[in-house]
Amino acid sequence: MHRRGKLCLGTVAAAGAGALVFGQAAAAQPAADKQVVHADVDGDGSTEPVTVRKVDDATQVIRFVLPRGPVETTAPANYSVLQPPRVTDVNRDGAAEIAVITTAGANTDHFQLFKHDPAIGVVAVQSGGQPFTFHEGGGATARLGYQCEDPGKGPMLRTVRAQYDSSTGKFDGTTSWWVFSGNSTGEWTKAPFQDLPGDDPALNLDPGTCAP
Ligand SMILES: [Ca+2]
Ligand SMILES: [Ca+2]
Repeated sequence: MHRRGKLCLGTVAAAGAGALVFGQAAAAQPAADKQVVHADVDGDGSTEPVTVRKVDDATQVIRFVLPRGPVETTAPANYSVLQPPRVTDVNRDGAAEIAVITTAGANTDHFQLFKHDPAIGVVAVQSGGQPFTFHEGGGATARLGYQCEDPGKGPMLRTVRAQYDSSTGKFDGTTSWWVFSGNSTGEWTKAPFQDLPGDDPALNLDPGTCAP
């Protein structure tokens, strides 16, 4: 689990709402910074090295070292400390998707998913023509998270985003289920909720469920 303990009360209204506090030390960090994991990105039964390397203050390179040679793509890198990418298989097809942090706020990490496409190389999973982005964290005033599950309609990624309501002491928000097809994903359905206590399982999703 990667979760920051710093609280930023009152500033994180919602992920992506402009309340992010970017790593202020980014400019002073060495440009070269790399993480390596092993994942079966092509689904052939054996793992390949997967590297994520921060190449400048705002850019990272995601590289899959396949037997026929490396393939790579670039992605935003709005963080000060490069975290290991997470190996997932969100659609349970045996080929791994790699969840990479693209932005680390004070309380919330933003992830994108990268997968192997034989005709292209490394692609960011898309949603509505944009890289699909999901979140984890939230601090004291919000909850954001994800897990993988099959609600009887095939494998899906479930996401949650909720806000703390200080008048009730509970959380209000929405859970969405995402279905993957090819290089894209779409929202299969979503369900609003209200007045959930902070320890409700629906607010505390388990990202470990997405492991291959
Ligand atoms: Ca492989
Ligand atoms: Ca997969």
